[in-house]
Amino acid sequence: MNPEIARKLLQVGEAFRIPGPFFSYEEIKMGNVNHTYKVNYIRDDGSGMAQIKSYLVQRVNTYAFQDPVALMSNIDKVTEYIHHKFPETKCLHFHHTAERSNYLMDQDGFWRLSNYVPSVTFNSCDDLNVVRSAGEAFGDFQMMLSDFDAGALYYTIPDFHNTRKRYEKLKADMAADPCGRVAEVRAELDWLLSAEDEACRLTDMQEQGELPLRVTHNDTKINNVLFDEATHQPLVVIDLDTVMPGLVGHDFGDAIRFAANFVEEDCPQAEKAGVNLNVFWAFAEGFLKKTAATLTEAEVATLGNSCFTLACELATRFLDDYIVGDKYFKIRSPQHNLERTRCQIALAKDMQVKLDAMNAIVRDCWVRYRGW
Ligand code: GN1
Ligand code: MG
Repeated sequence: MNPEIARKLLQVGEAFRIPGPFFSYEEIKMGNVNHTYKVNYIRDDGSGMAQIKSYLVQRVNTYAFQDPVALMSNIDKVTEYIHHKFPETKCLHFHHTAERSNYLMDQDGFWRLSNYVPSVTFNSCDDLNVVRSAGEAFGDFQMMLSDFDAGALYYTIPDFHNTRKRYEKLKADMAADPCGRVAEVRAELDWLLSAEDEACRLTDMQEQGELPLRVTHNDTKINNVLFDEATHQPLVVIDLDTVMPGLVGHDFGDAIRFAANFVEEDCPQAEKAGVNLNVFWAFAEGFLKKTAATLTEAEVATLGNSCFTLACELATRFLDDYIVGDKYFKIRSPQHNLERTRCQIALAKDMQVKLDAMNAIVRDCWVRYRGW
């Protein structure tokens, strides 16, 4: 334990009125943007016996989320809405300070504290039952919010899934080349630029009003679903920082580019990346089982390409971050963002080869589940 971090976490716990004593913390290394800690307290269980009570503390990355107060109000609205409309659904609960605020802003950052749900998560997963359940969980999440007023939500990261704008930023930073890294990544840039129009088709359709805007999760990595440790049933969808108006393809595509890849998204051996069609099918089954009845034919027709879009979009984001000197994503080695880029590019190339199969699977699920 780092004593400075421990001291800070103790202080955060006090601000959120967590009764002590605090005795340890563990950093949870999963997210690429926020810092997350599991903090552990000892409590009397009511019969004089000691029991451990844990919470999650997060330091929100204010470089990524420039208005974290508005972000917390989005989360409040969404979780309150789900809690009232679907009381049986588990939601993360954020604690309040004495001033009734669900965050603490101080000289060390922007903090929030929620309940800790004992659970397991999966990064890559060959268990098709788990993948199908993750599809159902994200499908359910979108359906629960289908009547939620999208206008009530603040855009926590404007143009988050605007692939065109992601490309524009990449091109501008490539021209500026602030760290002198462009020469080294020429091949990656050339391929990504050659794929630009295909990758931006979803954004173009959105701009032309051809697809309905929904309230979407926008960060549907399957490790954002917590599963029961024993039964592997989904418990709760987490990470609501990017719940905003979006397209169904954003959620479907992001989930697939993460879960259906043969390897983890930052595998240094990019040549191993590619779409596992069994995993693709399992996720599509779960997701469409829940959403098919509300999806238009035009939306369904975008789902295969949306996976390619999201893989390219992430590749542009990782590469752009590498070019500007690793400012956004947490890195664990100097080439981490470049390895992530190469892995997403290899995945996107395999998606081009498998696009017809992916579209056929999606359409088959939609026809079976749409109910007409
Ligand atoms: C970030 O921090 P995390 O792991 O929840 C990013 C996602 C990316 C993902 C790639 C707000 O998510 O968009 O897909 O990394 N979140 C934000 O691993 O930028
Ligand atoms: Mg996230």
